[in-house]
Amino acid sequence: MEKLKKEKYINFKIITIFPEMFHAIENYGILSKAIKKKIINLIFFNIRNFSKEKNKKVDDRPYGGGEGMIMSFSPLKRAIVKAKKNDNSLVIYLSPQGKKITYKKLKKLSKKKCIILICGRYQGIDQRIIDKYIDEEISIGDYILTGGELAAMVLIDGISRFVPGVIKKKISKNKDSFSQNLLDHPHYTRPKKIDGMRVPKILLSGNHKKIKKWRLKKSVQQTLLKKPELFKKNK
Ligand code: 4GY
Repeated sequence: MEKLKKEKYINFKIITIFPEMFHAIENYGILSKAIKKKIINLIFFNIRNFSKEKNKKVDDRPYGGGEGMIMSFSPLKRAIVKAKKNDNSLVIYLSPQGKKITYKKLKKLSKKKCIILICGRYQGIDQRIIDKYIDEEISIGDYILTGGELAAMVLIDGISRFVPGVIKKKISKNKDSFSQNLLDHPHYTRPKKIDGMRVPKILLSGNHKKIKKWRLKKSVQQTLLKKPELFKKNK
């Protein structure tokens, strides 16, 4: 039987001064496979290539004074305008000021065709870029990194899991514990006994109905114990 599989794909256009950092996701594991299969597409715009100043300067001192440097408006603007060309894409800026990313939001973003990710460095970017070009400001958590690249990779990884063809359907659909607002149950593999510790008997029983029930019970227990707030969350 001919399989008429029309696979979805997603383009991530990444605006950064450190495109090489993304080798971490391009060259390893499931994401690298998805990129080879062209389900996930990473396209880089090195901000330095959009600087018209000598020595490819992309930053400047803050008005009002203070420590550190700010990413200048012009090179960033040119990079964004170039990235937006031919594509109706969502422009995201990764920053601690953004709305914190959730399971639900990642899933929603996975339906987009093209996402532009702006990676800031130094003390941040000129506010006028945010005011004029950014559709959404997203945070991966309440802490400050040295740049937006790692946050962008977290986002790419988290979104990609929801793109059909990236991970096995059974894993993504049924077993994704967060889709039910539950934590995962414990896992075991061979050997049956190690350093005096045994695998729970039920998992060796072959009784799949009972195993399913046990896993659900463990999931509920783990959630109550470690993250009771998940029960109150709406998907
Ligand atoms: N947290 N969530 C985050 C971050 C680094 C200075 C602006 C975060 O998303 N991004 O900490 N980013 C900063 C570094 C410029 C981005």
